[in-house]
Amino acid sequence: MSRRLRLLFTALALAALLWLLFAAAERALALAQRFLALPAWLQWTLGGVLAVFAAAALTVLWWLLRPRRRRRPVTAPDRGSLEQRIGQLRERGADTGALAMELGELDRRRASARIYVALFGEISTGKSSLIRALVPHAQLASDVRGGTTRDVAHYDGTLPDGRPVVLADVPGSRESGGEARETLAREEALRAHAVVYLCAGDLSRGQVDELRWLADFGKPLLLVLNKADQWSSIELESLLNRLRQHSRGIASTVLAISAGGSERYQRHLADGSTESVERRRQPAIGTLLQALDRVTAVGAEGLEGLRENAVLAGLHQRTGSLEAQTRAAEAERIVRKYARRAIVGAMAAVAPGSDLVIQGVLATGLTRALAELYGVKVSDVQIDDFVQQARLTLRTGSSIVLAVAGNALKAFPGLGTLGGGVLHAFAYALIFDSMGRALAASLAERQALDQDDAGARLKELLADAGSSRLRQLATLTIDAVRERNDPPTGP
Ligand SMILES: Nc1nc2c(ncn2[C@@H]2O[C@H](COP(=O)(O)OP(=O)(O)OP(=O)(O)O)[C@@H](O)[C@H]2O)c(=O)[nH]1
Ligand SMILES: [Mg+2]
Repeated sequence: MSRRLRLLFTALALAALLWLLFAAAERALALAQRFLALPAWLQWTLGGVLAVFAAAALTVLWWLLRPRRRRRPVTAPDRGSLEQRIGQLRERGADTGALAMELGELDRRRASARIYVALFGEISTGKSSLIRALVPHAQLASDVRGGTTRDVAHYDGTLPDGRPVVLADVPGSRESGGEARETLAREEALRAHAVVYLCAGDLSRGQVDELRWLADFGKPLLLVLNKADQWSSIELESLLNRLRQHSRGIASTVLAISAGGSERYQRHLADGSTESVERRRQPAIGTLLQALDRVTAVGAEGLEGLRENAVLAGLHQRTGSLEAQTRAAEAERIVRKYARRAIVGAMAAVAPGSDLVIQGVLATGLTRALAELYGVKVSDVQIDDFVQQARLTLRTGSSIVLAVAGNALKAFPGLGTLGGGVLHAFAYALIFDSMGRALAASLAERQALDQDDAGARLKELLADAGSSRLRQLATLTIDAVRERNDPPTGP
């Protein structure tokens, strides 16, 4: 667009705006005149209504723009109830070793009365270099391979005021494929009294999320910009300002350091050859030491409550996922058991329609067993309703089920050799497997028998002809039918 045209448009827009303003002013004046001409009682009523509207609008505006309050630390369940849940898991055969060890470590650290500080941050932000600077004589553990920390290691250091401190070097977070190591790092951060979060530049979205996660536990959190030597003082100041903005209400302190680290360079020798030399950069970590002194001034005992809360919150989450895993495995066993019974029932049905009776009883049993596993109370009426609804779904979807079963018969030749009735039996295996999986997933997510949700999942699963699932069901059918035709003889 040419400059003239743009000017013309701007002038037109301005004229339109002016005209609108005049019109609005004129309208306002007319309204004011009419308002003044009203009787006094109507003036007061209208004025009152307008005032209420204005107050409501101001309240909404304030609510939208109000400064956000600091979030309260994550609350953890009490230790007794956690121990009870872990005990129940152990009784159900789950591997609870790691959870028990975490509780043991919680007690061990409390008894040691020492201050624990964990370094945390993305890979290569300089955590191990900072350990070297804080504990110059530390022998960095042999698990540091190729410069990347693979495991958690502890070092004994001293704070400027002479108090001993245990520093934890942890693997860097957000490394692709390093999820297991990141979990190690996060668990160690929870076990510490204070966390130093290292970064080497402005924070990415992921880093801010990580910081928030740490801050939610309410422990002292220091956001430390490392490699300060790489920036000019003006750049450093603006970086620190940005970090302060990003971490407002999250980090206790924001500061910059140089952990040092080392660099390689080529040295030219007198004979014309070159050699590669490693040189340590001079660390500058005074501000961090002072900040550590300050945030840990209340001592290990003073920070123990928050530390314990963080460890228990982490344990709560880990116990929860082990519970879900154990339950899912148990649900799978139940579903298999009922699918197998359904196969046998289908083969055994002699009178027409008698299979429906058998399968109805089995469907009720499956629903009850799964509801009990997920601790969901269901009435007989609810179960009947669900089974009824599943039947309807199956009636309308029977052609899909038969098509999937027919394809399976072709894909798994072992099935075909079993003779007549096997298509029917396999179809029931598919139905019960789908119904069980749909119910288990719905119960786990909703903690209730939600017919609509379970029904929708059932429809989806009935049409899911995933080959590994069908192979499993084919094997199940072959085994069940063979066993029925040829029962194993006792010893
Ligand atoms: N310029 C500069 N480089 C540094 C500084 N601190 C560390 N480095 C360099 O940063 C790189 C990574 O340092 P590490 O200490 O191994 O980093 P890390 O966070 O332990 O890395 P991971 O264990 O992989 O997570 C090394 O090349 C260090 O020399 C610093 O203060 N300034
Ligand atoms: Mg490291």
